[in-house]
Amino acid sequence: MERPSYYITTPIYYVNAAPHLGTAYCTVMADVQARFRRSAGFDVLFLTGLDEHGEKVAQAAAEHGMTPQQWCDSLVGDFTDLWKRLDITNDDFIRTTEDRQTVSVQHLWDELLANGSIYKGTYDGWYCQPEETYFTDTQVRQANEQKSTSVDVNHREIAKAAKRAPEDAPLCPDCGRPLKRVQEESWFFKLSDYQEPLLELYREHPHFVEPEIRRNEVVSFVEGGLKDLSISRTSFDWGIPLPFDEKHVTYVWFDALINYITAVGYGVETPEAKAEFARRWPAQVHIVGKDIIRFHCVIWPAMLMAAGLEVPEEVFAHGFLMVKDDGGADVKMSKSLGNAISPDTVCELLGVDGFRYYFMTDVRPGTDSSVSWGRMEQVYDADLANSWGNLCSRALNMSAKYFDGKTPELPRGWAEEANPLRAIVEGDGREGLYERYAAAMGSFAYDEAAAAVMELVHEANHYIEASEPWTLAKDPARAGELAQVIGSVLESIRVTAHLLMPFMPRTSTEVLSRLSLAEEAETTDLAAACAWGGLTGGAPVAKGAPLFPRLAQKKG
Ligand code: ME8
Repeated sequence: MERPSYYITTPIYYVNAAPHLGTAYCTVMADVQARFRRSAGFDVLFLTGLDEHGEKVAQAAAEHGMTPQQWCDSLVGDFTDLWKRLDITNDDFIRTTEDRQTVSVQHLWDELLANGSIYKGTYDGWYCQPEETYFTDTQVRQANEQKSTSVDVNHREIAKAAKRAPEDAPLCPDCGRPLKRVQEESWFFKLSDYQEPLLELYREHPHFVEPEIRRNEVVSFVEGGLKDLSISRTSFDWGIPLPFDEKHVTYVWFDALINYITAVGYGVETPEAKAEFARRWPAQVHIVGKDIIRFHCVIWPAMLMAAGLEVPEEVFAHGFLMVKDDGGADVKMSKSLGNAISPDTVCELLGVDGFRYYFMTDVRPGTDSSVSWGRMEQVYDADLANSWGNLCSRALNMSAKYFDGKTPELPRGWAEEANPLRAIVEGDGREGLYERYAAAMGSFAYDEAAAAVMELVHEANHYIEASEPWTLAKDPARAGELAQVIGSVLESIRVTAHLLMPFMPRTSTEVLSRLSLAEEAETTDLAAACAWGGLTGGAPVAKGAPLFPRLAQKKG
């Protein structure tokens, strides 16, 4: 049977600086979902990449004395190497300077020209270069009347220091940084035609924008009315030229969004490319930060509708990682604000798996979260070192001690015997652990999924205490009971390793291989792999080194 396609994407990141914690956060979130879906039998295509055009990238290049292309080439490795270090399993990596993107963007231009979705005019309004976003006079006036001053001062200082903005420039309604006045000939996309079709989309497909708070934001934005969108620039040339008007280059967002269809063959007229497009499009989910939902939930579906293409099934918008500014207020961590923390710094403390586990399970995707070293250490100690790591080390040690370094020879019918661990895995009156976990994972409630798994880990630690294997081991008449206890704990460890695999692939692979079950790590039937009773008796068990060394030891 053909496996269902699951196409998942991250934003393509600007190449204006090296990647930071926020960028990594989004990419790991997508990786966790991609890994989960692969193990649940989907044919996954996981795409990430770089947004290399636009004024912001051109400016960063100029500041470093390079051409834009040289600048992008010099930074690509910072992204791809980081993704390798963080065990990201993207299947494709797209750069908007690749030929395939030019082919696809120009194809869309031709389609939109042919069907009357675009026209030529003059743009006269405001532009936020750090956000690469246009604003009308009204939007700017309203936002500047309402804005609180503390954030503005912060951004204005940064902008002044960078000598980018005149003293009296109005501030960006989104990020608070100074705007530029832009007046130039431009091609426009008839976005104003899509107010009703978009509202209908949000009504008919309530999961198109997740979580709900973002859907409400998008709906009220669209209800407020849509203006046609300027989609080409003439005042600089770092972009994809229009096929029919070479003086113009494509507005960076109009270019960037198209990457999602480029990667699955849009614009290529071969039968193979068409088949791939039909199989992969529409995407199941675009994961984005909440800063870019208007582009993904308003402009992008309108562009697709204009081109006669289907819209993606879902856009999931996560929240921001925040850091404290000098005044103690939480501000977004960002490349352009220069307050970014490197993911490697966190990995040095927690290890790659600890990093992935902490950010995916302690921060609810969808909400903002202040980055706190104290909290990272707390979660690492409580969940990983003291619970999951400790459980593995106790159970593996007892297998070494009582069963000669093997899993116990399991008594007949051991898996049918009632015990609190089997009850958690099988549900015992409520949904089974896999079902609860899969429902939470599928809706990006990673914190809930991990909490469900941690119940099993905690219960297994209690079960060891309560059944006292060290006492059972002293009485040869109770050998069957001892085998039952250690077997059930090892079985819980096996199931836990599977369920934590998307978050901590290194540790889970290691645990399965210590149980002589390395081949299970590649399962594509997670539900079956998590069914109680999969452990085989008499298999060699390796004690190994502690999975999560204590932080104090590591730091020392
Ligand atoms: O917007 N916390 O690129 P970008 C959490 N090129 N996530 C964060 C974050 C933070 N503090 N800072 C950034 C662009 N992100 C466009 C995208 S897509 C067709 C084009 C993450 O480099 C978050 O996912 O500014 C955000 O949406 C993304 O990085 C923006 O990356």
